[in-house]
Amino acid sequence: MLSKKIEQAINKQINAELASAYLYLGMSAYFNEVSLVGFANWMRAQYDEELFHAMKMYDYVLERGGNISLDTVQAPPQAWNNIIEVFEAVLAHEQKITQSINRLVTLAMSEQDHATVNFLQWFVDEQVEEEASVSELLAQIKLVGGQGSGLFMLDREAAQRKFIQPAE
Ligand code: OFO
Repeated sequence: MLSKKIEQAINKQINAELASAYLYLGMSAYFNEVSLVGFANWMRAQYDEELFHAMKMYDYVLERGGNISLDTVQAPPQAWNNIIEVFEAVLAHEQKITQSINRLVTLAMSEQDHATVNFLQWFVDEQVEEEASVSELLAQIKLVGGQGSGLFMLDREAAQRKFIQPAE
């Protein structure tokens, strides 16, 4: 059984993961608007990944006999100036999510909820990977100045990305 504190905290994190999905869906729409269809695809895969994160937590709460409480999902920004601004926002967002996952682990430790600490380890590792892949892509986008034929090549690469659900 989950403590009320942990139940509330994971529900809050489910909301943050859904807000992440919504943010990336908005960014995908922006990339479609500016004809960067590869990056639109990349963000759509990111959206799928965030939904997976939210549902992984959702299922965990249920498995531990807790209750789900869904809240309003924050609307994403409507406009972006350029691709560098978008990916800087993604990196800042993922760093914020890493902090909230870390706070969740600290809470689970203080509650001596070892199962939750163990469950969250997957997310701790996932955040290392998320931050690394976004940092690398941002660096490449900056390298080509966020435009021209360099960006066109990166867009073609981004078109290849697919979200593959990890094995449980
Ligand atoms: Fe769920 O990792 Fe991004 O936000």
